[in-house]
Amino acid sequence: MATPPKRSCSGRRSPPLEGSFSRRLKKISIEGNIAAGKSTFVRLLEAASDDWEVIPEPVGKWCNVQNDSDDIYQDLSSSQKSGGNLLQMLYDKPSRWSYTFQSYACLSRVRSQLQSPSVKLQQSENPVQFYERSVYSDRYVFASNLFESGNLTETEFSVYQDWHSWLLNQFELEIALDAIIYLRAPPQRCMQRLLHRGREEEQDIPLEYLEQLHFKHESWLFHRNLRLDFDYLNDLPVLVLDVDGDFKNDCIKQEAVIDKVREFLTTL
Ligand code: UDP
Ligand code: DCM
Ligand code: MG
Repeated sequence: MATPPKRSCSGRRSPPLEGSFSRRLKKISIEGNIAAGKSTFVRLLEAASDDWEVIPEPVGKWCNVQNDSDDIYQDLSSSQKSGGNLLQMLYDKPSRWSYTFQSYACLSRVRSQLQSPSVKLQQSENPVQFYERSVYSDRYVFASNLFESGNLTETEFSVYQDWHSWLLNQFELEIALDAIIYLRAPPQRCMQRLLHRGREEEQDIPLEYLEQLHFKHESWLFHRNLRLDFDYLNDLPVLVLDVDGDFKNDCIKQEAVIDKVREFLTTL
């Protein structure tokens, strides 16, 4: 895929964005291993500037899949309504649920990233949307790793890649990134934070899995030697932030890191 042109006033599926706004708007993905500190980090960003808005990862949806668009569904009791905890199913039986999980993770991410920016953001001088992860980590970190570990079959991964490429071509103007911020932490630190966070579904994740994901992130965003099918990604600016040390409870570190982000934004 060639470098996407700077977004114009396409407004194909969501209400059209005002032309000068879509040209001013920067979209930046925050990437990093499980429990590296992405959600903590984006909360800091959101509080740091009125010009900055966050689109969190829709992990709540993955833990409680619902079908609330179906008419027949209105008559079901609340226990019948629950489509299940896909994150739990993924970790309990990855060979059965990886394809379903990755399809839904990517679909729900695209849907949430396509929502119109708030009025406040639309009125701002230098608007920035920070995405918690992207459709690229879905594919090049998670799906790819599940394929390599035998949890996606060749057919499943081929089907996934086919619709993923098609979907991104359809929505390229709306969700293409301007830059990435990589929160870099050793797998052992992520494991410590994962256990501390205590998300029930993740408690049996072995360190080896975090090491595999770390390796993928490193190759993609640190060494930058991962083969990507979307050409523009190869030249995308990446800010690497070392988050091994605690930043959640350290105001000085938080200020330093926000300064780095501000400086990075001036280069885009
Ligand atoms: N955390 C921490 N210090 C930090 C960053 C994160 O103690 O500097 C904790 C955070 O409170 C949470 C866990 O680490 O309990 C995972 O963080 P988060 O949910 O932000 O990680 P994500 O999975 O979104 O990357
Ligand atoms: N996850 C996944 N595949 C993806 C995206 C996320 O398996 N494409 C999983 C990893 C975590 C959870 O979803 O268990 C949410 O990620 P985090 O805790 O890093 O926010
Ligand atoms: Mg998170």
